[in-house]
Amino acid sequence: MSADGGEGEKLVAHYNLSPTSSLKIQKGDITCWSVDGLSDAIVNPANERMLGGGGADGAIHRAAGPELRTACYDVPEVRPGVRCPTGEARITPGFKLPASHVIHTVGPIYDVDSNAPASLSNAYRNSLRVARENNIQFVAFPAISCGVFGYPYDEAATVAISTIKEHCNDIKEVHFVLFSDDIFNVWLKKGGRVASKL
Ligand code: AR6
Repeated sequence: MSADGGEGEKLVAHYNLSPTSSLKIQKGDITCWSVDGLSDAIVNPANERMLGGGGADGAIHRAAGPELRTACYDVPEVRPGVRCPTGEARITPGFKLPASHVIHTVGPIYDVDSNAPASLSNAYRNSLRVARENNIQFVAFPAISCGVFGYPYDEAATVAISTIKEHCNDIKEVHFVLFSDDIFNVWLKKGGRVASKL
């Protein structure tokens, strides 16, 4: 692992997850993130309806412009009002975002989901699978379920980083772009532990 002030002024921690994949943890706004604008995607912590909302979802829709909502609307419903069930993932273009794609996923509502760790792990795993199926090399995640959906940061970081370590194959770089100091610090601590097990 190394942490430096690279990539502009941002502190970025780098970890090797496998011979072909690395993990980067940084603070920032996911709506500004891009690596090459061709084979990159940001992950949107959406809800099952997939037509926008608050938190990162709202920020992503505002930055992408109204075409994103139209593209989401066109995603077929699997049952009335549900385009993306909890733990699954769907992909759309990024429109006005710097990243070329948005992968929409739905994390668990912590107090409601009786198997929140499995649902959260599925959200990360299926987002990585959709990325791979679309030849995406660079993926950026926020802390799924850690806002409106109320997942405790420490428990979420364990699930997030261990799932990514297990399922990152064929993806060059997985990034976490984290909005607040407290979440960033929890992720850094957890990243160090997972990386040290390599
Ligand atoms: N960049 C990076 N992270 C962000 C940004 C941003 N621009 N904005 C917020 N975050 P949340 P959830 C962080 O609530 O808990 C929505 O209404 C935020 O600080 O966005 O999965 C959806 O429509 C937190 O750490 O997602 C759903 O209904 C993390 O992103 C519901 O909220 C996730 O917080 C999903 O809730």
